[in-house]
Amino acid sequence: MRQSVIDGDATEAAALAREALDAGLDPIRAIEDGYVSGLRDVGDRFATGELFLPEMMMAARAMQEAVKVLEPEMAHRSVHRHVVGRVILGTVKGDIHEIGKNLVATMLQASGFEVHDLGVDVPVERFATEARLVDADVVGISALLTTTMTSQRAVVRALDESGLRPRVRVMVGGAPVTPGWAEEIGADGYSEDAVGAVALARRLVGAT
Ligand code: B1M
Repeated sequence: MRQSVIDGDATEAAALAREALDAGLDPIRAIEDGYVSGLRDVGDRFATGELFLPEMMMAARAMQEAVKVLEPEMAHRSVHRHVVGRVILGTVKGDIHEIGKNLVATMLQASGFEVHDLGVDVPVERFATEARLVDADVVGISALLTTTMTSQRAVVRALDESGLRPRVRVMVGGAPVTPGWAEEIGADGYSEDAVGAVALARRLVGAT
């Protein structure tokens, strides 16, 4: 799985995902231990100039094809009857990284949350506007670049200024984000992965 992402081979990545399901493997483990580790490797090699943008794009596509195969099983594993809470989710303005955010969305949905995914490159004000519109309990802000994570602070401020907080809770995540950053910008919580994001969201809405 890891190698299929490094090779940017979407066909192989999807085939291996189907094999994993047939073998009864936990889809989250396949993603985290397999595909994501390949993507991290590609990212590291991009940083050192060994690989270039086209390779990173192909790796991302391979990962996305595999996730497409695994997603239904992820959703199927935990079916909830009632809505645990409403979440607004998006990647900040200037940032088009979506793979991690999409995993967080899938896991939240599978765990009973109603998720309103605003997508990528989301303007600061839109988080507050949409949160008001759907009467959200949680706003989740993803950022993958050190240059865009500062927008997380701006979104928190906009939510403060719109009077939605403290009722609406804020969680942040993304590769460069740390618990210290979350605290500094006044977010209510940080999670380093999609499984942790579910536990955090449950805590934020007071679900046991
Ligand atoms: Co980009 N990229 N990229 N990239 N990319 C990184 C982030 C980078 C670290 C690579 C590197 O140099 N080592 C680097 C950022 C450096 C920095 O800022 N310090 C980088 C760069 C520089 C860039 C460009 C600027 C490159 C360029 O154009 N020269 C450009 C920027 C484009 C833009 O956004 N404006 C760019 C573009 C791209 C692609 C389009 C090619 C592609 C994205 C495709 C897509 O998403 N559709 C891409 C990719 C794939 C990566 C890497 C390789 C992988 C990201 C990923 O999907 N990881 C990445 C390297 C890396 O992260 N090591 C890199 C897998 C995913 C499952 O993990 O996203 O971390 P992650 O999500 C996790 C957790 O973070 C957490 O849960 C998720 C699941 O476990 N999480 C949350 C995420 N959001 C959360 C929200 C939460 C809670 C948890 O609550 C709300």
